Amino acid sequence: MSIAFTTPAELLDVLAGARRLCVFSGAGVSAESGIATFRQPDTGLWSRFDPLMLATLEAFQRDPALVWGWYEWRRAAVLRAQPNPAHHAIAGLAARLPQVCVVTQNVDDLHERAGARDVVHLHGSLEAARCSRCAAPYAHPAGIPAVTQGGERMPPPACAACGGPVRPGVVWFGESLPMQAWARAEALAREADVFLCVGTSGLVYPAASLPQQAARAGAAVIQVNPDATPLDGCARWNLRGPAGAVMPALLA
Ligand code: BV8
Ligand code: ZN
Repeated sequence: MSIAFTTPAELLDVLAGARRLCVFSGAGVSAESGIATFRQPDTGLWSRFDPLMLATLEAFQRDPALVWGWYEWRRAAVLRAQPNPAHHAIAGLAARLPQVCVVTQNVDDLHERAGARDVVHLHGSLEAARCSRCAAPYAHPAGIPAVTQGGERMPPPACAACGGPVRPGVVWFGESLPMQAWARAEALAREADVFLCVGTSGLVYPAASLPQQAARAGAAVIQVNPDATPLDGCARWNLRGPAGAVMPALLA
């Protein structure tokens, strides 16, 4: 069922009665915090930047300074941003329901900064840089990096343990998802009675298989997105609107 944005009473009942809620989030949740999404025409990062030149291991090996500078530019934007009403509403669900977990594809920390306590990062984190050679963790210096635009080169720091180039702590295309995070996400999808997809295009796998896994295991799937996505078919409710408006209404 697709509806214009008014919250149906039956949906509110299902949500209020949820015992295990899994929130599955994508870049659309952070859009209203001013963080660019990836695939939206004109505003999405991939409309201006080529993912093959920036978001693969081969790209990092070819031009480490270009890739490191691009991720530092994105990290600076996240450090300047604040969680929006969607992040706050998602964190607020935990106060009302017995179990709420957030499985996010986002590499920012805005769910955590809004107070969400159980967050699984499927695609890593901008703050979790590590050595590309020996995997030793790297702690970014405090403060906002001085990169003012994407495309600015900045050589990656050298690992304190082995001297290798430090890489961003995100999962690039062609790389496996962190094993523990993926195992937990699949278990949460299978066990959820309500599975809430918010602000994701549902195009990147294996993450995009989670709503289908949840629906197959019997969860009521709810989707919040202003636009149609490939996940529409497995959602019992498609709430077409911006997460910053729709999510607080679900708590009303
Ligand atoms: C892997 C981190 C095994 C880095 C990201 C062909 C067919 C099928 C699959 C493949 C294929 N070719 C390759 C693959 C596999 C590939 C894949 O799925 N590719 C797709 C794109 C074709 N996947 C992988 O490579 C994965 N690994 O498969 O490992 C393997 C191993 C070796 C060899 C082969 C396979 C790893 C994928 C991880 C990629 N990393 N990010 C970084 O951030 O730079 S991907 C990137 O997409 C994002 O970071 C994000 O995590 C992910 C999902 O995007 P979304 O969050 O959904 O964002 P998007 O812009 O797409 O959509 C935004 C949505 O928000 C829109 O729907 C919009 O309408 C909505 N919106 C906007 N405003 C609002 C809103 N919603 C609500 N409110 C608003 N206000
Ligand atoms: Zn090292």
